Amino acid sequence: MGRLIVVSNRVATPTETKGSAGGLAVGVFGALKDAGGVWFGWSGDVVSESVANAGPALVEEEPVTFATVGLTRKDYDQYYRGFSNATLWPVFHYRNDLARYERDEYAGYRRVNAWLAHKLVKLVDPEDNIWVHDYHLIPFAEALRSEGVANRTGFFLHIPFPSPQVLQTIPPHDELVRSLCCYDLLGFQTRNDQQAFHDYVAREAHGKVIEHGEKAEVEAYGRKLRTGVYRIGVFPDEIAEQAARYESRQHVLDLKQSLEGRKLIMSVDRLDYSKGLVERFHAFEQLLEDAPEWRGKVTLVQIAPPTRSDVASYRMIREELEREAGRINGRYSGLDYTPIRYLSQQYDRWKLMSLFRESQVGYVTPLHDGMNLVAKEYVAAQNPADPGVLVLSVFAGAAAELSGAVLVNPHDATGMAEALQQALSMPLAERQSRYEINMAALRRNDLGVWRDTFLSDLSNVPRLR
Ligand code: GDG
Repeated sequence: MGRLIVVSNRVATPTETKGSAGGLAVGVFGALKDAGGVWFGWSGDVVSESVANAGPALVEEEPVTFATVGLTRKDYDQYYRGFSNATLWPVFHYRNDLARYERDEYAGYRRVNAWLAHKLVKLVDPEDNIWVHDYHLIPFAEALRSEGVANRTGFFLHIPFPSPQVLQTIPPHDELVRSLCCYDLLGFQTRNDQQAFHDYVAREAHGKVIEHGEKAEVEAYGRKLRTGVYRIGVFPDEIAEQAARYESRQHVLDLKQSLEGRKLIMSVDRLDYSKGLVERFHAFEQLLEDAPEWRGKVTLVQIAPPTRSDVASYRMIREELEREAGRINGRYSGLDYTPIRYLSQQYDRWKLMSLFRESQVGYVTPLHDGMNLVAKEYVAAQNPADPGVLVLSVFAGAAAELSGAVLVNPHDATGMAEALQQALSMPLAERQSRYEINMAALRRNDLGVWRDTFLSDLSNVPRLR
């Protein structure tokens, strides 16, 4: 049997795969350890052209090789900051208003994909299976094919796939879908995403789609491929165990003391406009407005480490959030009460899990989200004897699985305020039964199931030659 080659924009460091960075890195590394192989991608460094061309740098952790390359400033600007994060990310999250399209950036995106593929070729053996991750690497398989690589190659899209009309706002939409069809297997987070891809293939590319439940065979642009739905998960029992282990640490005791008996609503997100942070703050304000009995009785802790801060739309969302937190706090604070504690910094993963366990409500309300692992982590971290309630946006992929959550529309501030009240006052028996429903869903479909199903489907794809 061949090895596994994982390709992703960023490669976890060997230390991160040992647990500190959390779920995904650990899950993917597990598959690499089982099969042996290579994890290939960008190191995260911006370097000179000669250093970039000298790569990849190899770090061996038997049986896995970490292979990373640096990017030049121009590549970083066009491929990463430009087309990936200022075109694809906003459009795939239905934020065409925040997207821009620059031909040069798109050309850079394709050029970097081709260059990365060229760098990988030397590390690939003929029997290896290749698993490529996410929107940065849509043209990667096409580039590999033109280097003569015929290995089975699968792609998993971590973010939503937009409906054809929205995708068509990106001028080279047809080329992008054509590139996707160079993979042998395409994995989506939800049925909706898979369906949107099929719609494009059938209606715009005049291809053929034959569905068998959540799997499908697709014929388009002269190629045959398969698609499937693979819902990414977490390892719930490991999170539960860690959250319990950390629950009596100093940071939790300090928080508890500072709350002085108030109820706690917890939110954790990368600082990103897709996560609905401003709408969430407004709905919390609405709660304080509509239900004065909660003033002084409930605190929202929002942890939002900044990301992609050199992309203009990310600077804007940060400023808006700071302004809104300040305004709402100005309106409802007392000498000993601050309704919103907004922490724009990164926290240790296990600290987060223990804070989830300490809270009465998990408030996860993205405007669009491929899956949303925070929602799953929140559930897994709860104390079964006294669980908190998950308030979850219907636009998170996780909403299709977590039927024990209180579901909300993040565009409806009044509805969200009502959902918060319902969650804050929910009796223990109902909280427990909702928790059990959600936990059963997490265990049925954990991170291992996601990974193993994708890889088993990939290895069943007929080889090109
Ligand atoms: C993409 C898709 C899809 C957050 N703040 C801190 C921290 N985190 C961790 C969370 C969670 C992860 O980051 C975020 O994962 P999400 O799934 O919520 O969101 P994205 O980053 O947008 O991920 C998403 C995912 O890919 C996987 O396929 O679910 O839809 O957008 O694990 O806990 N971790 C630490 N400190 C923080 O301050 N340590």
